[in-house]
Amino acid sequence: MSEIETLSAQAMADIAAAASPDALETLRVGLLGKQGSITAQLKRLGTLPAEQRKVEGEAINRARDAIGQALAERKQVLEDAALDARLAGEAVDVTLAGRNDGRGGLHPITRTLERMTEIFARLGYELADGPEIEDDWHNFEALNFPPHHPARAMHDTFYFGDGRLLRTHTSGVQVRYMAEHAPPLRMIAAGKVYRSDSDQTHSPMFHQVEGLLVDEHSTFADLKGTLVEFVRAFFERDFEMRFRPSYFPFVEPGAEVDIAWQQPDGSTRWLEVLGCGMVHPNVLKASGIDPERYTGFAFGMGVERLAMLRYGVGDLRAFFDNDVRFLRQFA
Ligand code: 2U9
Repeated sequence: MSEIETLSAQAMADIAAAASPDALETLRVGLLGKQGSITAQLKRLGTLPAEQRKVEGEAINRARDAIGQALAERKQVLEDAALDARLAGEAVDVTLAGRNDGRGGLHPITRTLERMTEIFARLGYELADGPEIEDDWHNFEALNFPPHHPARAMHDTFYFGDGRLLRTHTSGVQVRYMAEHAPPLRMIAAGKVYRSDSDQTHSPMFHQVEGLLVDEHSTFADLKGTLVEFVRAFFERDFEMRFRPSYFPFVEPGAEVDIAWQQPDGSTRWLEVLGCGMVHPNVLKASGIDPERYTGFAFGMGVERLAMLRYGVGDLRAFFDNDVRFLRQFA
């Protein structure tokens, strides 16, 4: 075998065995670089007689081309392998279950509030909104609380000291609604209310849903039918219900509504769930509605109270502690 053939065969074997692009580059420099063995062969040609130079020159050029091609092919193989290895290392199995699905849920009070407004929406009541910071007129005066009347003391009001206050009920929303809509009207107000009161069943902030209907011939019987239907839809059960006379300045007559609640021991107990009544003529008059022509009924209920009954929660404060172990049960 000629020197160039030996050199070439060794080079091919080394290239095939090269395990990395770096090793391959070292080989390339050793063969085809300025000081490379193939380059040395080419340099040697100048010292040869013309005939021999032609023959050996062709052989060296063939060897150089073959080595160059082998280097390029091996380089491609090594690069492909490196890419495959990297992709295999980075592979993500998108079918695996997530480590933490972290799904949130609506707060039980939000869910209860939405449930209540949906039931009234089915009965044709439009949802209306209003400010939580109110003035004396919308929270008291227009609702037949005369100035210095003892009924104001029933609401432990947070005052700002400049005439403004935190609404103690959502009723100001109804007052505004009547100023903007002529009867017949049917609406509900829902949202946060504030009273300076705190224990196992009272929170300084709680939520109310209040409803109002004004029409020419609305009666207490319509009110009863509406509330019986609401209670049935809300609890998905039929209850014996009683309407017990009660006083609220904005209604006359006024009533509180109890349902016959089945106790775990089998006995029944009357539980108050809401208040209601026929809108007081003074309240209609204050909003520019003629009480000789129109009558109306109204009702109000505490969202936390209904949520406690529906979900069997014993302490109102659980809704405000935001302990995720409690909240998760509603997700
Ligand atoms: C207007 C006219 C009448 C709303 C009413 C009640 C009776 C009532 C309480 C239930 C539990 C408040 O959340 S609670 O503490 N509410 O008993 N609310 S009638 O009557 C209105 C409201 C607005 C213009």
